Amino acid sequence: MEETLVIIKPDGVRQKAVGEIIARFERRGFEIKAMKQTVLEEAVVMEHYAHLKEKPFFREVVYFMISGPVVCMILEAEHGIASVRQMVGATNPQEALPGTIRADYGFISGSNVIHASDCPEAAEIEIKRFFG
Ligand code: IDP
Repeated sequence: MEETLVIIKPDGVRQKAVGEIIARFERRGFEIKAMKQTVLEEAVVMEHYAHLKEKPFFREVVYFMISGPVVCMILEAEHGIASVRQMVGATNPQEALPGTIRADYGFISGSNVIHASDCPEAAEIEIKRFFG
């Protein structure tokens, strides 16, 4: 069993897609180990996206992530990390495969509905970052 960290971003919450997104994970057999709605602190988002610090869109991403409430979840399933990433789809919703969450609810890279940990090391760090 593998735990992973998922964040439904402010655009996902604003378009009232939270229930539908959670339903997808439940239908796929994921267990919700923890879940909360919160407005993220800027410092936490800057740490979370530190790998993008040099990118021209870094400030935009940070402000987007604190622009409204998000829903953070710890999901668990066998091969949970890869499985969630597959359901989430490519970073750019225009390139995400049909049927993925980003293809169905996203618009552009800066507004792509959902975050999911991309490897076990990231999942461990991110679960601690968002749930202590
Ligand atoms: P990921 O979220 O698919 O793992 P990362 O490369 O880690 O992709 O990027 C983190 C987040 O930064 C993306 O989910 C997206 O919101 C934002 N982002 C990535 N590339 C761009 C871009 O080219 N323009 C605007 N925002 C971007």
